Amino acid sequence: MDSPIIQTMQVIPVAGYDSMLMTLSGAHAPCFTRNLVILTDSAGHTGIGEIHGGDYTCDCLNAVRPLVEGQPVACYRQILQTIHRLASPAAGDDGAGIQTLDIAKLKFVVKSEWAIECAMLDLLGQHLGVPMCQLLGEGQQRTEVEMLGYLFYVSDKNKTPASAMQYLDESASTDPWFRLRREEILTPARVVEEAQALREKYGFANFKLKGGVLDGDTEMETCRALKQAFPEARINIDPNGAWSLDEAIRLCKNMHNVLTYVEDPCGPEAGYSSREIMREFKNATQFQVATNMIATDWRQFYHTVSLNACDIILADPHFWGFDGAIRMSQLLHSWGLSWGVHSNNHFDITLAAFAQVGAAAVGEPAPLDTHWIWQDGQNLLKDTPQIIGGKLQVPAAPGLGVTLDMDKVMAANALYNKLPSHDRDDAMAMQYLIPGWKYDHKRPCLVR
Ligand code: GKR
Ligand code: MG
Repeated sequence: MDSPIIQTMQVIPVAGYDSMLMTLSGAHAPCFTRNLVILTDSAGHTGIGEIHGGDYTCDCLNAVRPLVEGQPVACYRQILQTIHRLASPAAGDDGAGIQTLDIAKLKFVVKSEWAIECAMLDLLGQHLGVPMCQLLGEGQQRTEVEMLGYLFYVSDKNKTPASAMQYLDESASTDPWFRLRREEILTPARVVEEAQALREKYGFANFKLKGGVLDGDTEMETCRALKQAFPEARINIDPNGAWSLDEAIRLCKNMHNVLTYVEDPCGPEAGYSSREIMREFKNATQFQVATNMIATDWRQFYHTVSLNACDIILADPHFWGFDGAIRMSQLLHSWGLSWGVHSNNHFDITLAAFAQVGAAAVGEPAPLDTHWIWQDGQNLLKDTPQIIGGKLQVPAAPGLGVTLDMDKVMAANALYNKLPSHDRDDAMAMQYLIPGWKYDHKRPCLVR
């Protein structure tokens, strides 16, 4: 066989800095974590993948190393199949997924092996001399991928004690976006400033506002202010299911001139599943609906489609795999539905992966999510793909098309090793804003 053999698989957990971003689940902590997979093969190539952080995902990756090392790169599908066949149900996973944005369950929706898939496709692409997107679905569809400007409300980090919560201070940066992203942004006018800074730096034409933070009327006022400032932009709001059906209908029904679509407006209620409730929202408002919460695997997707509950499926490759995300784009395209990508905080390896799936997705993808703009400057690659004019440039080099900067990886690993906990906990910083704060999937985080 001509295929190179995978010689080593390294799993390196890493951490980076974040802003005090607000969502339904609370406030982002000063640091986020990720896991990197680094494969080397007998041809002298290095393949890389990035996935969500935390000990659970790290342990899952380390457990399958013997199934990966020593195998031919060309048999990557067989390697993944073996991993799936030998997997046993995770303790604590009740299968509920993230319908109520319970952050503790995100680790079960994310599948660690997709970081291995990414690294193996990187190696295979290098062996064959083609970019990864040529190996996916129907091959490369585009050379740049439309991204959206992912807007968040941000709380004042100075309301947390520096001894416990060391958020990054970028007040001395010469970059206006880098300065602004670490400041408090809690009003419609400040969110418009945020969008302006992002438009200037990355050229985004479209924006998504993370809702589920303030009361729904203020969040709608923010959307109206954004539309006024950017009349051509597609504006979308994502409260992660925080609103009741009645409230979602009341808030959205007169917003057709402002919002292009709504992402996960409501969740389960009164004995009805979120898929049933979202269908009723669509009936009542005629809005297109996107989701990364109610269709996170093929079984959930079946019920979502059967009910015609959503129009845009955000097929995060960390949930669905690379092959799976592209299979999803093919299905959606043939049914007249739309494909997009969801994100959590990530480094630029995931950004490069988004470039490859975005390049291979068929049809006209919805602009892709990325949190990377909140991390830009802490890159782990020597050649981070750029977002220019709102479009992520797809690397032309073989495989993932990028090169790791090992010094930066090891510095990010050192930061990880200093953290008291490796799991995401959005309640911790909230306690300083609202003493005794507890997560409630039906109440925006600052409404208590
Ligand atoms: O990372 O805080 C966050 C996001 O709010 C994330 O938890 C969501 O899953 O971005 C995501 C979304 O679109 O729902
Ligand atoms: Mg979402």
